[in-house]
Amino acid sequence: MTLRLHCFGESGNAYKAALTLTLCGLDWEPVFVDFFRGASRTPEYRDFNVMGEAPVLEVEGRTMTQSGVIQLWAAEQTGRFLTPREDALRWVLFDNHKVSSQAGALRFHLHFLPEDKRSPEVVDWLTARLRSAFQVMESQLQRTPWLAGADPTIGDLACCGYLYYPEPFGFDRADWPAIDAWLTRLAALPGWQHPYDLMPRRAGASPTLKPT
Ligand SMILES: N[C@@H](CCC(=O)N[C@@H](CS)C(=O)NCC(=O)O)C(=O)O
Repeated sequence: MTLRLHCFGESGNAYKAALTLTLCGLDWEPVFVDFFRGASRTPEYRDFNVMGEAPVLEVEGRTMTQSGVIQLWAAEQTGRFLTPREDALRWVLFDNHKVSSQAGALRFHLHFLPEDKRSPEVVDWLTARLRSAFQVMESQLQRTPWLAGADPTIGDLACCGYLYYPEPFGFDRADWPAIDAWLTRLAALPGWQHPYDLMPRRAGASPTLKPT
């Protein structure tokens, strides 16, 4: 089975898919999406994925989009990271709505958007929303070692999507001791890799994207 993941290193959403495929022991190859040069906004890309997003997984001619769907597919294929199923999915959905959506937007705003397009109000709003999502994770991780209970699931592999990146976006591991310990546990899972080691990036200067 040939698995091709359309992704780029800076994408925490793609990282969730790449990390899950890797930890599930599936062989996959990356296809670089030149996001910062507008590759995902071309008509061809929209034909490929009507949502215009990365990641996209190609499985023998079929395409699959949304990191949570790719994660679920990989977990079901291999019988890994899906117990208990409802709790695992509950944390994937929580991530997609409350964690990665906000973390991705805030990090993008602070690092990849040209400075003259940035807004302090947007930063404050996203920061407050993200902190309340971190508080939810911190509370759960004070009770159980993994978000869904005793074992790691795709819920953990979703919620960590943006949390290993070096660009600061208001997340300091020292502020969240239970999250900090959990990130250390996750990084100790056999096969774990940092997003910038797992997925391709464009070499050179830090990219910025002009909003269209
Ligand atoms: N819910 C989606 C989010 C995917 C997403 O937003 N990906 C970003 C890159 S991190 C993207 O491709 N955005 C396209 C755009 O903003 O034009 C998922 O989890 O796959």
